[in-house]
Amino acid sequence: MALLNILHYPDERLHKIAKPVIEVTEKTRSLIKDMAETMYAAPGVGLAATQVNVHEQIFIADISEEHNQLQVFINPKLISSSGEEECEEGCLSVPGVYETVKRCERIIVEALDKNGKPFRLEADGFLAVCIQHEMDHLKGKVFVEYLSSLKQSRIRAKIKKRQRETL
Ligand code: K1U
Ligand code: ZN
Repeated sequence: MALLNILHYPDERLHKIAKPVIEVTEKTRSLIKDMAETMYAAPGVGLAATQVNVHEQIFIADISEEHNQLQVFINPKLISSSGEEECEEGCLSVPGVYETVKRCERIIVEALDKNGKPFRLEADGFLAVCIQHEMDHLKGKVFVEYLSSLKQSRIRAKIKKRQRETL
C-alpha cells in the first residue's frame, strides 16, 4: 500500500472530469487500497480519485469513528434526491477551510462496488452530504465553488499566504 499525494485547490487538475471505469480490475482495487490508506491517514471521511490525480469515476467514504465501514463507489449515478440541508464541509484538497454548503437531504445512488458488482444505496444526513461532495469532485467541482466569489477570493488569498509562509 502507498500514501498518495492529494492535489490542493486551486490546482487546475481538480477541475478535470473523471471518465467511467470500463472494467474493475486488480489495478482498480490496488488504487482503492491506496486511496483508503491516504484518506485514513489524512484523516478524512471521503476521497475521490480526482483528488489523487486519477481521473476515473471512483470515490470512497467511511464516516464511522472506528474506520471500519469503508464504502467504495465506482461509476456512481445519482438516481434521485430530495429535501435540502445545510452542513459544514471540509475538503482534503482545501486544508483548513470549513464552510457551510446547501445540499440535498436524501439521495439514492447506484454504483459498482470494488468487485464490479452493482448496488443501490439510500443515504441521508452526513453520509448523503459526503457522497454529494465526492461526486462533485468527479465532475471537477470543489465545494468552495458553491460560495460567493468574495469568499472564494478570500480562501485563495489565505491559501497563497500559507504557501508563502511555508516556503
Ligand atoms: O473529499 C474530501 O476532500 C474529503 C472530505 C469529505 C467531506 C467532509 C465533510 C463534509 C463533506 C465531505 C473530508 O473528509 S474533510 C475532513 C473531515 O471532514 C473530517 C476529518 C476527520 C474526522 C471527521 C471529519
Ligand atoms: Zn473534497
